[in-house]
Amino acid sequence: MALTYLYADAPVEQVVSALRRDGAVVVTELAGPDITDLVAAELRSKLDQANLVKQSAFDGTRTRRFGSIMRDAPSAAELVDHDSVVAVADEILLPHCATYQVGSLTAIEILPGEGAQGLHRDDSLYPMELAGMELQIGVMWALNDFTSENGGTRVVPRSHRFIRSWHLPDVSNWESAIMPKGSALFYLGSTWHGGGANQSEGSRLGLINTYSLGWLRQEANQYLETPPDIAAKFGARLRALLGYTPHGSGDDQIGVFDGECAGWLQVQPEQAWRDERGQVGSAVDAKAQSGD
Ligand SMILES: O=C(O)CCC(=O)C(=O)O
Repeated sequence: MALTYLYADAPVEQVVSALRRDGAVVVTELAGPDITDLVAAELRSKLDQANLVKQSAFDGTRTRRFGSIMRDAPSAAELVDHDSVVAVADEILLPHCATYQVGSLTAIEILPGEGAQGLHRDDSLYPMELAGMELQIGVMWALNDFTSENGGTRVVPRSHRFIRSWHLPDVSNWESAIMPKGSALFYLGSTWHGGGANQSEGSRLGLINTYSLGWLRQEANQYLETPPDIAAKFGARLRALLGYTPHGSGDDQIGVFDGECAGWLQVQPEQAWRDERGQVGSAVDAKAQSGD
């Protein structure tokens, strides 16, 4: 089963439909070269620090990674909070939560000579599996061209249909996401995927952002990665995505905070989500207010 490639102007419904059907979809050139080059340049000085290769079976021995994206590459706000990403995440996640959040933000540079990462599903972090409920989605942004030679992400289309993590699909059917700079690979938390081997002479640079249901613990601690003084520089929707908002309404909120910064930094769901989400957010809040 081949991975579907859509162009940036594809309607959100088409992207969501391919994502639901195949567990993954590539949207080519979703971001322009100006923003991808800017983000790549901001990431560069941190990436060139010697200690970013983690040396583990999962993280590889020739792969640089780090998660302090909003601190070191503030222009990445445009990708993390991209309207199309939010529109797709709304469809997949909002049926199961009032608000969702960033799970992790990670720059990944696969250097020449790195082997293929083991195929895995990201949602195995959470010890629960409920049929039909995706716990998270991932978006891999290509910050340079992804090829099958330089480590383009390997994806197993339709592998998300194996509901339990111990039901192994035939992962030999993986495909490389071959996509030009600025493209985004969307994949469900239950879809098998992994970094590719880099047999080229250049590095492969991606920014992988995950979004998870708002009542789950975030994979990477975003309050430490993006502390209040940094978060304050970003808009309300991005602050909410980073976790600076409670989940739910009324007496059913989690993640509440009464501290001093609540008034200026914490985002009320109705501001950040209802306004920007139109009907979906309003329906969720209206239902909560009516007490049904
Ligand atoms: O680098 C990639 O293409 C994928 C990385 C990945 O899936 C991971 O580190 O969990």
